[in-house]
Amino acid sequence: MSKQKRVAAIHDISCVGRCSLTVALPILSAAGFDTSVLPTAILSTHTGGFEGFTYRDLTNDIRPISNHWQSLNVKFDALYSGFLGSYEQIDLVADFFDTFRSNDTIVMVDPVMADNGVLYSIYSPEMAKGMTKLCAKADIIVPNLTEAAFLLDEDYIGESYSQEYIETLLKKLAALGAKQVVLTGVSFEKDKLGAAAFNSDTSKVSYAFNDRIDGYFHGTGDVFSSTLLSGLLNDFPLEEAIQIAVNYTLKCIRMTEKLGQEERYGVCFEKAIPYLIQQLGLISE
Ligand code: PXL
Repeated sequence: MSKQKRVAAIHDISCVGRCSLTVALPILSAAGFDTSVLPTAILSTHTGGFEGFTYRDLTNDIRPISNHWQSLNVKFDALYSGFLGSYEQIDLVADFFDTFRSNDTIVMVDPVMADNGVLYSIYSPEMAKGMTKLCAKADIIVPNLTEAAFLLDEDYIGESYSQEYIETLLKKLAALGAKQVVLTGVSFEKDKLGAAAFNSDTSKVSYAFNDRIDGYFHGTGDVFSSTLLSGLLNDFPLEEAIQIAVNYTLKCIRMTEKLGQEERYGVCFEKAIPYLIQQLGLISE
């Protein structure tokens, strides 16, 4: 049996409302990986739907934590960043990547900063400029359509666009530096939703879709990215890993509806974990 892979997950802890680390950690663990966490901030709730959240920025902890791990010679098979606690963390996380990456490490950047055409309330537009630098250091980036527009300093186009627009966008995003780009929230038919991808190694564009469920389901971007990384680390090709991530995200949304869960609490991904590990081929059907 091959050695267990280790992931460094760099996201905030939103104490209530499943997203970021409270999603990434259990998904990556269920997928079989030793998951180390580098928290970027601690919030009483996420920022999208609860009033009056607390916010502890952990910028000053990143370097000491990283230095300690370096002194212990900790090795990682994947470095995965998401929601950052401050603009300064962009350079700190870039340095972290330089310190801990080796030839076969997967570096995934989810440039979490915006959705539905707007930046998250705690960020300023300079965050988007800075995030392009971090994306340049990644092997794979996973923006949604809003984040893609901010990264490229373009207007957000909304919900109606052509396949040609998406493919041009993918290539412009790849020109920022990452070899693989996965664009989320893509839809060409009103009842289908999924992701588009560009793989610079093969110059291939691919798509993965499944049913669209109406509504805004918080934290699904983190579910998607964590699942995508779980697929890649389990040696699925990019295109298959994307389809697994689309399918699992939908399953989580369906579970949330079935259980009547309020959307701002995030999706009920826990109850769909058996489905995930079966999709990843970790248990037989
Ligand atoms: O799921 C993205 C996310 C992560 N972390 C925090 C957030 C959000 C989205 O709103 O507020 C703190």
